[in-house]
Amino acid sequence: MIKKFVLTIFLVLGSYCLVSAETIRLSYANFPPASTFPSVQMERWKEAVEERTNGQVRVDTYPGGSLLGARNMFRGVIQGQADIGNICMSYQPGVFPMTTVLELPLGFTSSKVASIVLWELFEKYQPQEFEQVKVLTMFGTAPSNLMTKQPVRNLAELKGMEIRASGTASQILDILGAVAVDMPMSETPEALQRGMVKGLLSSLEVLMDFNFAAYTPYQTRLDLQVYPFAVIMNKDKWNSLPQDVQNVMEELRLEQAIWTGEYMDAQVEKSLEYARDNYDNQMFELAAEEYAEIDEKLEFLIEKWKEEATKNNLPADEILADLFRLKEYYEAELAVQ
Ligand code: DTR
Repeated sequence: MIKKFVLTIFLVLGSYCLVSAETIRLSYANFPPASTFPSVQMERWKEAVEERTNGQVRVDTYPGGSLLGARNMFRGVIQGQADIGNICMSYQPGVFPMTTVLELPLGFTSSKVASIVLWELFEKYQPQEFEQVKVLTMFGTAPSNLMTKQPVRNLAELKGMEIRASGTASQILDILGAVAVDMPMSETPEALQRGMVKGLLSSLEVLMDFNFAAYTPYQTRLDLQVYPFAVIMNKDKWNSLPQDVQNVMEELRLEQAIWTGEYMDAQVEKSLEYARDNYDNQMFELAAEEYAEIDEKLEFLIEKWKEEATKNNLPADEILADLFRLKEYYEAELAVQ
């Protein structure tokens, strides 16, 4: 009897230790709400990792800034306040001299192509800016367009208007005559509601995902820069993971970038439909001369980026040449799909 009891205790405890020793729990912080694309891709990654490691890894997700916010995400992951975090490189100007090449007005037309190009550039150049963390994936948004409370049918109507953006997008707004107000996306709903800003410059899926369609019923087609993102992991945590788990995560890196790009492109389309059907939103196009004027005014940003990149010991010309080559290649490939 006693023997049986001891054996039972041993088996129960033994199996408990086995499970808890084998289950790796990772915290994953994200700054915007669960309904938005950075958090949707986070849930997809969590599911893929949990499934492909056969439950060996469990990922606890924290959307909406509940663990780390946009402004302290990078530092928070480096310091280990979260194991994994999602950052937008545009929110910390000067910190990511290489990957912010995506913020230049280079004519990306989709999030999918921007995401693949960003990932391939990162893989090739392994820039120092990410030295302190392990990068799990990267993606770029769809191109940025103007969403405003009042119509912007020409550049004169944009003059002096307070518009929220971040990073190079803020510089672009200033160059075009608006007054840029720099803040992360997660602070934008309040700024719009309080009237601190009269609109924003971003990819258009936010019309639906944040319901900005209700506040900014006018859109102006500009198809400007994209915003680059990275999902990063604390380096010590990464080094502590077993090889098979690392392999699952490494195999997911490009796949996750593509998944996110495709998801976002589809979401932009849905969002425009949503804004039209529910809020009668209107999309304006500028006159052809104004588009040409914008291109001309923004051209110097490329030279400016090159100067900064060179100061940071980056091969600026080579990076840009690779970017254009990859962009052209993947755009052609996407067109035949
Ligand atoms: N366009 C960038 C990044 C961005 C686009 N959609 C979302 C949704 C949630 C958070 C960030 C973003 C921006 O304007 O910040």
